[in-house]
Amino acid sequence: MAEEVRWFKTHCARMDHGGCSLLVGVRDREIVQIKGDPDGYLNRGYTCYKGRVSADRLSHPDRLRHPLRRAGKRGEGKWERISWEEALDETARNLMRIREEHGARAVGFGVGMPKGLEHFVLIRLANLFGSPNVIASQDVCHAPREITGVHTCGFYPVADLHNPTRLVLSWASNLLATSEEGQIASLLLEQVKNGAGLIVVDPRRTELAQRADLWLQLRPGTAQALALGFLHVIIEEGLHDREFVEKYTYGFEDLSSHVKTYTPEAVAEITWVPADLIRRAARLYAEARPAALQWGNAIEHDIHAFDATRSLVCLMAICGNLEVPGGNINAHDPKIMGLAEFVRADLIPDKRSQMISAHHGVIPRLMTVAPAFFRKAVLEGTPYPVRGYYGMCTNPLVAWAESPLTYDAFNSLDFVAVADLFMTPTAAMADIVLPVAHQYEMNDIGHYGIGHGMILARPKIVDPPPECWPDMKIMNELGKRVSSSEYWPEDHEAFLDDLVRPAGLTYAQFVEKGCLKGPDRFRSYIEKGFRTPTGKVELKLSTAAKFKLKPLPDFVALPEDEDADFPLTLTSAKSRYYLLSSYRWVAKLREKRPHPLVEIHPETALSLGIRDGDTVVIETRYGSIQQVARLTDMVHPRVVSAALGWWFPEGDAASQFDWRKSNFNMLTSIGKLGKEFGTPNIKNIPCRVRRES
Ligand SMILES: Nc1nc2c(c(=O)[nH]1)N[C@H]1C(S)=C(S)[C@@H](COP(=O)(O)OP(=O)(O)OC[C@H]3O[C@@H](n4cnc5c(=O)[nH]c(N)nc54)[C@H](O)[C@@H]3O)O[C@H]1N2
Ligand SMILES: Nc1nc2c(c(=O)[nH]1)N[C@H]1C(S)=C(S)[C@@H](COP(=O)(O)OP(=O)(O)OC[C@H]3O[C@@H](n4cnc5c(=O)[nH]c(N)nc54)[C@H](O)[C@@H]3O)O[C@H]1N2
Ligand code: SF4
Ligand SMILES: [Mo]
Repeated sequence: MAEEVRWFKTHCARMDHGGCSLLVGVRDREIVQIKGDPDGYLNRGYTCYKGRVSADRLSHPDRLRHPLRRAGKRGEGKWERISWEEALDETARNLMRIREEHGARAVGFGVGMPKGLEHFVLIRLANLFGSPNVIASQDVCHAPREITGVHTCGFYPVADLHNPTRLVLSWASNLLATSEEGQIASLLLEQVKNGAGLIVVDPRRTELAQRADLWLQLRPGTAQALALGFLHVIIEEGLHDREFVEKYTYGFEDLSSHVKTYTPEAVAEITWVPADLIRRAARLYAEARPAALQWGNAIEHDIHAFDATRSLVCLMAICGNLEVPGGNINAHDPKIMGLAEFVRADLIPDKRSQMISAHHGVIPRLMTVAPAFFRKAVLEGTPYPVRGYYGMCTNPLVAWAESPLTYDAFNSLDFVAVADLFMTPTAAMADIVLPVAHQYEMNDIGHYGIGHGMILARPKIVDPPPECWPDMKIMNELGKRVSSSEYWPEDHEAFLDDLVRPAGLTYAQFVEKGCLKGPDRFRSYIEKGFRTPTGKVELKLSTAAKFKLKPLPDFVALPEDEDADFPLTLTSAKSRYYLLSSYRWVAKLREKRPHPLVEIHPETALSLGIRDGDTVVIETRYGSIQQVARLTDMVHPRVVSAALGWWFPEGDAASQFDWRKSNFNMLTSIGKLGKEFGTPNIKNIPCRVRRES
């Protein structure tokens, strides 16, 4: 007789930034159902489709189940099965050989979107190995918001969707599809249900835009111009919070005169948003106190990311929305082990000056290496040669701008090891491939170290396949081989206990609680000021000259020049069914989105002879790919929005699963980079589209 279903609590992970509290039903050691936990701190019972089918990641017949060693030439798709001893010894031997020949910094340690605690164990591994080079997608993901926030107001201002707000200004954020940053879609919907106003700034008429009081259909790549237009209206009309501005900001006079030229009329020309709509939106935002500015990823996707994020922090500040409930807050961590201690930053004191990025003069506090700089080091030896790579939780061949360069870089490295749960285009370029245990199969902690003011327990629910190891265990064993073993615990799960010990808990006790939240602290600036050099919000940066930064946010130009040969603007948004390049092999997700879809306005399509469902070629100056046309008036006639992250797991490893065919990053280039973060233009690119003949 079949066993009864037993229910366990955990938190969703590795499908987006995660955070929904889940009830997981298990029968005969298999997960049979997943539903939302009504007690969940972030989600109160909510889940999305991909969360509910997330256990299907574990059961695919082609999942990696054994360590593999490359058998043929690199990238030829030929493998032999090896033992864990062999895999770890061989990886260690190669990394140490490179360290001997070229120095520790010649090995890059790669991560992708932070998925769990292994992210920080990897930084620790790099530090203990002696390499300052952790390669991450921070150039296009969160560093611009976090670090600009810290430079401007001393912290990373996140929208407070837990306390009642009067208005949400959703700016380049698509929470209903992405639930990013622990800002679960349901939190936003709840605010709207309770009467909060909603303004959406997005080039696409998203589901959220359809619910908004005002929708500003922005021309892609002009966010900072629009924000400067808001500042103009608010300051000209005296709608700013005078008391706050006077007591707690630095450089208001300069900002005021600086934004004089950004009249709604001037800004309308740049942004395509009608001047009246700019006025109305700016007034609504300024008058609704508190208002939460939910800023999204798209403002970090071109070379002007610094200006865009700076202008938005200035907007929050002059309207008095910083550090107030229902505004944009400093999410304080609970009492847990600090990041520097966890990653043993003390062991690599000269990291900042030694890392590849130092050569490129990036903004202080950016402690990972942008993929563009990593590849320059590999391919050109600038500023010094890099010859080895250990990567996990990432798929650079598809995720990084200018994919062909990534291919060349991986091809030219002396040694590459990749840990993943599936053979990806990047794993197919490795010398050693390591199979991982995944969510539900290992004990983990979520949201550590990423400024959300909480950590979430993700206890193990079922056993992994016998030879699939958690990344943390892999690195713990590798760490013992490549660095002094005293820094590595006997059992990797000690990391989990170490982390929560300052809270007076063991990991098991933390799991009972499920969530640890930091203290709510609002308006602490009244007593302590802001943690900037002037002690105030720096509308004008006092450190600008010292750090070679722009003192005031500006709109200088579109990210790429207009180009008559490429008359449309290419943008993108994340898919609600996939996590960037991941999980195309999960059948229940793939059937929802079997093909990469490019959104084209019906009028534009008509003029180009394109029908819904046609295969089309999308071209930029840098490359061309194929996707399937989806005709929709949710995009502007002059804008097309293509799908991200595509490769075809059903294809052949010897051709890296057709990674060139539909992959957005074949269309992008690292020719131009933002100075502060090394950000390339991965959106807002001139393009053209035609029917595939
Ligand atoms: N053009 C363009 N490029 C972009 C973006 C864009 O919007 N446009 N977005 C950028 C952003 S914001 C980000 S964060 C990056 C994301 O870039 P990545 O993080 O590199 O991409 P993902 O697809 O999230 O994850 C990559 C791999 O992690 C594996 N994985 C999942 N869970 C685990 C695990 O537990 N262990 C291990 N070892 N592997 C695991 C998946 O199978 C997948 O192969 O891409 C960036 N690239
Ligand atoms: N389902 C799903 N969820 C995810 C992810 C995923 O891949 N899939 N990825 C995770 C990751 S790594 C991240 S960083 C977050 C990102 O989550 P979000 O911040 O929501 O980011 P995006 O979906 O990239 O873009 C958000 C919106 O910006 C709009 N946009 C495009 N170009 C521009 C522009 O030039 N200006 C403005 N103002 N808006 C523009 C797009 O139309 C889109 O609706 O999501 C996380 N959650
Ligand atoms: S919204 Fe994110 S965290 Fe919640 S169920 Fe979906 S994938 Fe999981
Ligand atoms: Mo991201």
